[in-house]
Order: sequence, then C-alpha cells, then structure tokens
Amino acid sequence: MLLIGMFDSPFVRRVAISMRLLDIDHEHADWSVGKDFDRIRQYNPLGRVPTLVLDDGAVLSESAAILDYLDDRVGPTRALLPATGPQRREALRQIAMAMGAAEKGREQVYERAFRPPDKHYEPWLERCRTQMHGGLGELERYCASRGAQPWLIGDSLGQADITVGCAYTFLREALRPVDLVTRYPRLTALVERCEAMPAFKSTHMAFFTPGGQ
Ligand SMILES: N[C@@H](CCC(=O)N[C@@H](CS)C(=O)NCC(=O)O)C(=O)O
Repeated sequence: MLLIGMFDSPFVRRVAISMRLLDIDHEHADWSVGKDFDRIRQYNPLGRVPTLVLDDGAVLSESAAILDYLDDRVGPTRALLPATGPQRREALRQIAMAMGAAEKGREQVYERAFRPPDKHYEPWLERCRTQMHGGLGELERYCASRGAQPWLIGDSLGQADITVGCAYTFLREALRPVDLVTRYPRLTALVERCEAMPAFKSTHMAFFTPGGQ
C-alpha cells in the first residue's frame, strides 16, 4: 500500500496516524501538491492528497473514505470510529467541526500560496477566519463538556481525537494565530495529549507552503 501526500496536511496526517495505530503496513510518498502535482495526478486524476494506492492497484481518495476503508479492514472492534450508535454520531459531529476548521485554514493558506498578492481578497479571508473559529469554538465547548475525561469519545483515543489533533496542529503551525491557546485552552490540552503520542510524533512535519517550492 502506498500513502501519497505530505504530513503537513491534516487530511494526510490523520490517515497516516490511523495506519500506524491500526498497524497497517504501507509505504509513504512524501509528494507535494505543488511541485509533484503531475506525479500525484498519475494516481489520482484530482491531483489531491491523501491518495491511497492499494496492493491490488485500486486508488482511494478523500480522507474520510480512506479512513472508512481502514476501519472496515480491521473490523469493528479495532475501528477508530465507533461502528454504530450515539458515540458514532458524536464522533462524526466533532470530526465535521475539525475538518471544516481545517478546510477553512487551507483556504487561507491557498489564498496566499496560489494567488498573486494583488488578487488576495480580504473579505473572503475574514469569512474563512470566522468559520474556522466557529468550528474551534464548538470543539472547545465540547471539550469543556467532557470534564476530566481525557478523550473526546468514550475512554480511549479514537478518530475524533486524531482528526481534531491534526486539524488544530495544522492551523496553529500554518496560520500561527496568536490567541489559539488562550482562546481554546481545553482543546489545546487535548491536542497536547495527542501530540505526545508516538504515532503523532512520527508524523509531525513543519508546515510547508504548497506554492512555494
Ligand atoms: N476533503 C479532502 C481534502 C483534502 C485536501 O484538501 N488536500 C489538499 C492538501 S492539504 C490538496 O490535495 N490540495 C491540492 C488541491 O486541492 O488542489 C480530504 O479530506 O481528503
């Protein structure tokens, strides 16, 4: 199996962390959506990452679809997303907030990386920031509602924690908002717990501007 994409992408990283936690052997192609666009398109016509090339040659894209495949492969008792019931619904709700915030962060990065300075449109960037903070605020409220529980769902780390950790670290490192820690203290504490784990440490990569290579 081959996972294509750089770990500074929260979408790629959540797949890489999940593969480590599920002990799924794979190779990694550290290809950039900027300079390796044509190479990525040979596998995925969309030219996007993450892209997962399976051993039989089938190609999966979209991190949610890839994670669904990985969970299905290991079965419901090891799956990182609860297979059914209220915990699944809650996990999906939190994951949607984290992915939405990450997408709004990605839009801000791309505005600067792929568009010339005279084409940057501040009202659009401001809208993205509002939406990003909307998602982070909801995650902070949910973390607060968990009290002393260390993880978002149940009593062990799962896909909601992985995705929230990847999204938050991406936003912190790619956009460097000054007030992230003071605005979202419980969320920050959760992410620090995540980032201390070997699967997170081994996939951490300093943010790389996609248009800048
Ligand atoms: N919804 C997608 C988002 C993936 C995504 O935005 N990937 C970025 C890298 S962070 C990408 O491929 N960008 C290149 C492009 O869209 O042209 C997923 O969850 O996999």
